[in-house]
Amino acid sequence: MRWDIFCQIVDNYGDAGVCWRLARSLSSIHGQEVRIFCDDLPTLNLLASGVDPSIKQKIDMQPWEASHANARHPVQIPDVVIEAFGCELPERYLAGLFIAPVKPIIINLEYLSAEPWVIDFHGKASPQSHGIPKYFFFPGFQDEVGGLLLDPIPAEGHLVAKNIPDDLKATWSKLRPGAKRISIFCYPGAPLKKWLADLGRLGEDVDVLLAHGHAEQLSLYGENPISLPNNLQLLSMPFVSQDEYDWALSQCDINIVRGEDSFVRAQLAGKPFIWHIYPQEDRAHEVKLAAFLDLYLGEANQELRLATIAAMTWAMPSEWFRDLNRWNAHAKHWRTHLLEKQADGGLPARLIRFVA
Ligand code: TRH
Repeated sequence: MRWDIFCQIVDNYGDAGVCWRLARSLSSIHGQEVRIFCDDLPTLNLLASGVDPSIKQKIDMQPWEASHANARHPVQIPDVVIEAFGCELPERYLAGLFIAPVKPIIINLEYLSAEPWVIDFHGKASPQSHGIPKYFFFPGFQDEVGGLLLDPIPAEGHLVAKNIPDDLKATWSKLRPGAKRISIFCYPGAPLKKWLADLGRLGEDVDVLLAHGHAEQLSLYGENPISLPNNLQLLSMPFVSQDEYDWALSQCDINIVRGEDSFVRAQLAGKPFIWHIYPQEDRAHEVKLAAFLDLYLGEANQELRLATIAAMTWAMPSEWFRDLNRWNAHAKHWRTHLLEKQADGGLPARLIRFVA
């Protein structure tokens, strides 16, 4: 089938991250013909830059305006149109669909949530006055919803350790043997300074890998730089491609992640992680986090439950760090469980089946 994916970058990288991962899976694993229209092509290209050129070449990446039909360039009608995260389709594109003899199906690809209500809403039609069929598609963890984006499935940490991506070689050369590794990619509101100071007091050697821009967030190079004990080493990573970032997650002992794409990748890395969920004004994110933790900790004992909930809600490391080994075993188990639950191919495969 032919797919048009519309990606509007509201903020940050998640919209592009999800659209790119979906596009590559549809194309490289499922042999679909995929076009992406994006309002920020440089960001999309940056995320996609690490991928094998043979995968990238097959995906047609276009600026948003290229979707506009006109007399000389009528819209090439696809079989499926994806509105990622409910972005509105350009009117001049939609106008081209109205006059098409065979109408495509429009999918509103929703945000990922572990909340139980998504089961009732997944796959529901959203009747439109223009008559083109449109459906809500909810990614998720349960069998009854749209699944997760798994591609590419990372090998277990130790298997990929030797292939350090070029963009990370300089940072990796500074890592200390035997030191624990934590990667940090979070939103500005996180209590990072306090958190790192507490971590430092535990006396363990820890290398802290900061995602691009986080050093500035911590004012590392400003007038009042954070002062930390020598057992903590802070290292800044450059902004790397999505594949390289996935790799970095698989190489750390704990990852702090955010948004929804890095959140899923941290789980697939099979390592403990703190999900700094996207903060929403009405505090809806707290409900979402609790729903995820209900699933994630379903089989954990009480001690691990409490430690993980504490960590995920930004309790200081001194409150939960001693449970890291147990958490690590749980994270590996959760990875296996996720892969089993998504053995049908996860989101892209479920999407194709739904459309069919
Ligand atoms: O960047 P995010 O916070 O993105 C989003 C947006 O805020 C969006 O509006 C919101 O609705 C959504 O989250 C839930 O976090 P996320 O989703 O983890 O996306 C980050 C992407 O960037 C992910 O695909 C990994 C990628 N990335 C790289 O490719 N290289 C890097 O160096 C880093 C740090 C990330």
